[in-house]
Amino acid sequence: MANRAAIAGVAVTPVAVPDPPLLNAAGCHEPFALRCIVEIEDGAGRVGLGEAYGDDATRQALEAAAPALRGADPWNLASIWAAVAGASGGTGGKTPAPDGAEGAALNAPGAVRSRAANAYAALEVACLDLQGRQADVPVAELLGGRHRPAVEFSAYLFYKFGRHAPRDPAAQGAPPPADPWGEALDPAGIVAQARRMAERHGFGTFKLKGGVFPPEEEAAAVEALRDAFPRAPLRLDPNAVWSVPTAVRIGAALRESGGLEYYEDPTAGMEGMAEARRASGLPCATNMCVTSFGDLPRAVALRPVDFILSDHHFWGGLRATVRLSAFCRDFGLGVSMHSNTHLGVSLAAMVHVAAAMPHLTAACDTHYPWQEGHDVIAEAWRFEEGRLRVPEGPGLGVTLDRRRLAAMHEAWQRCGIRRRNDRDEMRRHVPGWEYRNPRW
Ligand code: GKR
Ligand code: MG
Repeated sequence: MANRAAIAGVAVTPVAVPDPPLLNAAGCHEPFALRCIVEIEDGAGRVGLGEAYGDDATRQALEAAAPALRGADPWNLASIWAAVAGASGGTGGKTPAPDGAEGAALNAPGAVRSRAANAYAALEVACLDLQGRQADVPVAELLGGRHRPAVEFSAYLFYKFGRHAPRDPAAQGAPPPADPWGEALDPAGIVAQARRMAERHGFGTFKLKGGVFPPEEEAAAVEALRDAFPRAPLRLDPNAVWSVPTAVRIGAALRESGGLEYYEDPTAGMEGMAEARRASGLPCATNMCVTSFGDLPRAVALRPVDFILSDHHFWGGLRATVRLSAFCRDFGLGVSMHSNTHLGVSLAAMVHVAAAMPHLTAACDTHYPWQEGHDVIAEAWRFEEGRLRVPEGPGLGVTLDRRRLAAMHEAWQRCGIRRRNDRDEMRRHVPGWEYRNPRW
C-alpha cells in the first residue's frame, strides 16, 4: 500500500466540556466532564483521532504508552496493545485483550475499569482512523463493512437540577446561570425534556436514568412517558441501586402497564438481575454486570439479561465490540450500546462500530445532546430522525478544530476537576448526601 506510513508522534490533550447538572444514583454531574483527545500522526502529516475518559488515571496510561508508539506501524494493532500493556506494568491479569484469542486468558471478569483497556481503546480508534486515512477507506469498512447506512440513537433522559450549585458556597455574586433544559425533577419535567429531545433530534426511543427518586416516582415518570409517546420503546436504568424485591415489584408493575423495551440494571449482580428478569417478566439489559469477555460464560449460564450494552471504551476497542456483537448473535442475546458523557470523536467511533456490528438490536445510547454543540470537531454531529448517517469519507470522517481543542484544554486547566466525582457535586446541592446500595 503506497500510503502506508509509521507513527511519527502521539499527542494526548485533556479537555473539559461543559456539562449540565444531570442526576444519577451516584449523585450529580459536575459543571465540566473530562475527556482526553488522542492524535496519532504519521510521517506524511496525516492524523488519526481517538477519545478516552479524561480522568487522571486514563490520561496517565495514555501518556505512558505514547513514547513506545513512535515508529510503530498503525496497522499492527497487536504492537499497539503490547505498548499499552507494557507501559501499564503488564496486564496484571485484569486487562481484557483488545481482540482475538491471544489475550483470552487476560479477560478477567469485571475488567471494565481497567485503565489499560480504556487507553488501548482510544489508541486503537486513532490507529483505525489513521489506517482509514492512509488507505482512503472509512473505519466501518476496516471493521468488516457496514451492515446499516445509518445508526439509530435513543433520547437519554435525566432528572436534573435547573442550574449548578455554586462551587464555593462562601463566594459572593450571582449564582451559576440556569441551563436551557431547565429543571426536571418529576414526571411532568421528564415528559417536557423528552418532547424537547424528540423535537430537536427526532428520537423515537426514550431511556430514563433512574436510581434518583423513590422507585414508585420513577415508575410514574415512565408511565407519563408512555402516555405522551404511546408507541415509543421505553427503558429505565436505576444503575443497580434497587434491591431484588424492589426491582421485581416495580418491574412487574411496569410489565402490567405496558412493558419496557428493556429494564436496565435495576439491581446489582448477575444473580440478582437473573431473578429480577425471571420474576418481573421484563426483558433486561446491562452495562454493569456483564462488562468484559470474561463475564460472558456466566452470562450465558445465568441469563441475567436479554441485551448486553456494548461500549468500545471499556470492552477493548472497536474490533472487540464487533466480536462482542457476533458473540451475542451466536448465543441468542440482543445488543445495544451504552454511553457516558462524550464528544464527537467518540461519537464517530460509536457510529462506525455500530454500522459494522453484525448484530445490533436496539437504538444506541448517547449523551451527545447534553453537550449542546460544545465539541472539538469542526462540524458537530446532527441527528436526523434520531439517526446519524455513517460517514463515507476516509477514517472516522471527522476533523479536529484546533481552536476548539485549545479552548477546551484551557477549560481543563482552569476547572480544577481531575476525576469525576458525582457524590461531592451532589453534596453541593444536598449537604451530607450519601451513595447507598441498595438505596431502595
Ligand atoms: O452519565 O450519569 C451518567 C450515567 O449514569 C452514566 O455514568 C452511566 O454509565 O449512562 C450510564 C449507564 O447507562 O449506566
Ligand atoms: Mg446503564
